[in-house]
Amino acid sequence: MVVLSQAALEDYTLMKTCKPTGSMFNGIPVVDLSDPEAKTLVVKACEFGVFKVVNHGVPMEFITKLEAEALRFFNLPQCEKDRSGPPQPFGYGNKRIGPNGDVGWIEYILLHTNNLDDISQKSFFTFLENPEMFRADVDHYVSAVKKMAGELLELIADGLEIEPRNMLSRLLRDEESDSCFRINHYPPCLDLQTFSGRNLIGFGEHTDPQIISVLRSNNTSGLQICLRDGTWVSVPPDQTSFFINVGDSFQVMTNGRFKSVKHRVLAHHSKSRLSMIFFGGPPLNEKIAPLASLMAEGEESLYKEFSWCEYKRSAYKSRLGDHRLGLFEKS
Ligand code: GA4
Repeated sequence: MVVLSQAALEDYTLMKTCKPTGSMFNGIPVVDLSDPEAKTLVVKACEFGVFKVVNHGVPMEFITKLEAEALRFFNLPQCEKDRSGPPQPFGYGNKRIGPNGDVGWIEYILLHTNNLDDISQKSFFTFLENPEMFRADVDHYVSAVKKMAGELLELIADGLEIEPRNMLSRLLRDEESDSCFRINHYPPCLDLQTFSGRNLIGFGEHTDPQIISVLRSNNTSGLQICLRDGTWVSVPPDQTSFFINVGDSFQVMTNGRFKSVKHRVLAHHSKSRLSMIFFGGPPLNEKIAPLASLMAEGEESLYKEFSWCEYKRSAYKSRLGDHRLGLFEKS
């Protein structure tokens, strides 16, 4: 029997659980970036909403280096890490996700990628023993992943016959792009008995608000996606590949053709999970609306007009599991 400290018990009582659902799903589309057919495959994959990218060209050394740095930080005593938070919204966070009461069995580092000097992440960087090294490792990793995301968006533009082909990628490459980066650490949940056979939620169900999210995790399972019929299935981990999520903004830009799929992460009973996610967002003033060239004759937008800034503001007023696009759907 595992005896829990009072503190751990108190932590657990805040947490959400779910029914042990989620058989391993083998239907995640795979896009091989070296495949001559990639532009067609990637469009089909975006219609599904979640897919895996192989032959991505991101150097493994950037991944392992940053992962090791992050683990070194997460392995510090809790009281020390607490001194580097709380996130506002950037910086180090523990169990609390966002500003509106969501919690999960998780600790994380959330950073703005185009503004590493952002005041809200300052206390995190000043806390680090070697902030320059951490910054450099984040920078190498994020630059490589952003490059890959840009290539992916150009392939998508080719597949959709959007011109010029940098119409989408420029949104991420823009100096003002409002992208962020998150390193999530899900400690193992040693005491499954506490939950009467239910699973402990690491990161509750949600869709990503941005255009595209690029996730890499270690070899621990936990990520689940919600299929169209409402069933939750587990995504087999693959530490050598990247998983892509279409974000709400991309769903709108394609007038619902691409799908922003609900996903969540469950805690593992014995292994810790570490994931690193780049959320590619447009500049704040960018209008988010269906691309004219994708609209059939007479087709109307399913959404009211809004800017990324408006969508983001509304997202930060919502709870994690809310259907955020609902407010912007035309009735
Ligand atoms: C979900 C996707 C990204 O992790 C994130 C999250 C953000 C946060 O953790 O600060 C949000 C969440 C996410 C959507 C609704 C709001 C904002 C927490 C929350 C309750 C960084 C993002 O961009 O949106």
